[in-house]
Amino acid sequence: MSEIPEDHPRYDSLITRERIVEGVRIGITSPQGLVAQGRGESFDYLLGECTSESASCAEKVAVAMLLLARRPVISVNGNTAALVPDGLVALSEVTGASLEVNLFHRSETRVGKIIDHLRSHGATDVLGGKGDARIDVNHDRAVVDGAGIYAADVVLVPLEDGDRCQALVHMGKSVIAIDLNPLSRTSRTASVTIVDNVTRAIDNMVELALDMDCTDKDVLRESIVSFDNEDVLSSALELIRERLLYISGGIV
Ligand code: PTJ
Repeated sequence: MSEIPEDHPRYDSLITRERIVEGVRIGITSPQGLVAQGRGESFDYLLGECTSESASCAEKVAVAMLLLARRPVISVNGNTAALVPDGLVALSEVTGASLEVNLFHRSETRVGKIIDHLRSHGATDVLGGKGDARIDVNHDRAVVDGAGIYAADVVLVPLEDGDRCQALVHMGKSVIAIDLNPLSRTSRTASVTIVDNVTRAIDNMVELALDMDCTDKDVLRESIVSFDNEDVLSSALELIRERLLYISGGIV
């Protein structure tokens, strides 16, 4: 990785880029993952590069869903494996959710490398290698494990594509998306959308899960029932509008 001075004003953003580039170098991230990261970065810039109040609220509800789920699964792709391997393993441990590798640009080699990568970060059991079931989409993300995403009641899908999000919702699953683009099909289709950088969201969710583990189950259920995903997306768009107005001195 390139040397990034810690006092560089854009240190966090540059380190994130380095991690993605390193992911491509070691064969866990697809080259297309670089483009996806660039799109995410631009939205993060517009959102102020911090967790908003509404994202924080969505993270809380998402954790409640994972804690109450019978068969929760965290779907892992090449970008999240490169950016937040420790966080994914920790979130799986504190919520009891399984980790499953599921790729848009699928190759058996990359699935195997990501499973090994997660194991090297402490994961004991990682699904995704069997690929013995299919969901109703017309590309490689259809391939899932029968005992994992296929049978799950709640699926966390960081950096998802809209098709699969829609297919999972049609199967009756609750889908939690992490996506910095509040306009994406994924964001608009998911049951709960966390408009935050996966690098912040996963860490926040680990902290929340540790705090909420002893919370009364009825209280957790109530937080889910009163959640409105439309509100979260509107808040994110409003935040972008306010920041554009502020930055442009009210000209926009
Ligand atoms: O590893 P694979 O083969 O499964 O491929 C993974 C990618 C991400 C390349 C693939 O799923 C893809 O092409 O995704 P999209 O359609 O580009 O969608 C990615 C979404 O995630 C976009 O809406 C981005 O704004 C958003 N995004 C990118 N980086 C981040 C992010 N959201 C949160 N945190 C990020 N760091």
